[in-house]
Amino acid sequence: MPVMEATKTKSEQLIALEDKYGAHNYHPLPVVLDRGEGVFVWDVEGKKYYDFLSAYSAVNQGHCHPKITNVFIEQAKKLALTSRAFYNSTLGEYEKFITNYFGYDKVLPMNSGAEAVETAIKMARKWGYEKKGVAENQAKIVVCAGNFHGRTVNIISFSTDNDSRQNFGPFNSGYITIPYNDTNALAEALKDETIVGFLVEPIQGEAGVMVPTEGYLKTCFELCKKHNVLFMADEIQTGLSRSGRLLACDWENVHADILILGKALSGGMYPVSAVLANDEVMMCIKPGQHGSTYGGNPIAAKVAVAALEVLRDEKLSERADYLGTILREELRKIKSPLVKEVRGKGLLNALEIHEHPDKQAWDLCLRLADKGLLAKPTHGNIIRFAPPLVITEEQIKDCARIITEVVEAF
Ligand code: IF1
Repeated sequence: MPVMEATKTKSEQLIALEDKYGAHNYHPLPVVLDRGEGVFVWDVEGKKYYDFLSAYSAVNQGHCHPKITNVFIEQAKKLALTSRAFYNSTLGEYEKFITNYFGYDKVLPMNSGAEAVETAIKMARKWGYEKKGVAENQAKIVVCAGNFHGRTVNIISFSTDNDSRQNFGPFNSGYITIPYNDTNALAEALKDETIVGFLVEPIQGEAGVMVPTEGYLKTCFELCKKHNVLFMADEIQTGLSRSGRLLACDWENVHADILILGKALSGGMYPVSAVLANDEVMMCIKPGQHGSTYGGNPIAAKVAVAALEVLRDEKLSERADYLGTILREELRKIKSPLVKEVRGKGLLNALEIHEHPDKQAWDLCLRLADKGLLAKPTHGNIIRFAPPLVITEEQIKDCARIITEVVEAF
């Protein structure tokens, strides 16, 4: 080993390796994780951290949940992938389970979140042409400014974030952007009869945990019904108990026409996403018109059932609701001129700090990491706080103490 290499820590060596051989499409905090259990992760030097990101809400059930891990291992030993050219012994059970769980006729299984959003868009368009009677190639979907729905070329076609879009064009048409949390804008947009769907995040995650005004979702849903437009909820981040309800739409008793799930649908074990809808929409898709090699594979099917059972058995919605209230209460007591706002729902929260030339969220996150709590800044001045939902009351209070001490000393 060259002399220089030997003086580097394990973490530094591994960071250098990623830096040299991996694409630079991320800018991670300088922490190299090696192991996880429940709310904790350990780095390669053995330092223990509270995980306050939960892999962007994929690990709601906690790292390496024993039930999900066991199901994963057992199925991996038995049958991993068949493709959809054949039936398999796990998919039907999963489909029955998840449709009952969320109250839909049918599910279409995919893998990543972006794929599920693409699927939902295709479904809405197909329904628009075949059921609503929109003229060929005229279908439009209304989306919200500040959205984050994934990274495919089609999805970034309607992103309003410059980094996500710049120099990735040409883009797709067929989208109308309105401001988020603005029902008047939606009412106005829906006057166009070629609109087939309204795609919305019940709480905007990437935008900085933007919680809309109470009643927003309900009003949007009713407007959609009035204009024969599909209400499409991207619950990839907000769903699966994160917001303190099974779905964030449940806060307003809204049952989306198209429900999009991902992330925690596997508890972080495997890429599993799904789109749920009733027959009127789902049956517009016929054999050969959509799919994916891995979608609905045996491991995914088993893992998703286990992940959903954990949410229910461990009452994680109730837990997120209760502990989220405590966390926000504690964070609102922080005495620092730096704090602009604490907001969120359940355990999807954000601390926004005032813009400051040399006190940035990034540096705050470095100090938090130093004290054993991992969180990631977004948009320069917002820090997301989203621990696994299996966290205990004692632990959340301990975390609030760490955050308070770091922010007040900053
Ligand atoms: C990354 C953010 C979170 C999502 C919603 C679809 C997808 C996502 C509402 C796509 C993905 C991610 C991906 C992650 C960062 C992240 C994120 F900061 F970008 F906004 F969670 F807050 N719909 N969200 O939040 O799902 O294809 O990634 O499985 O590294 O880009 P995917």
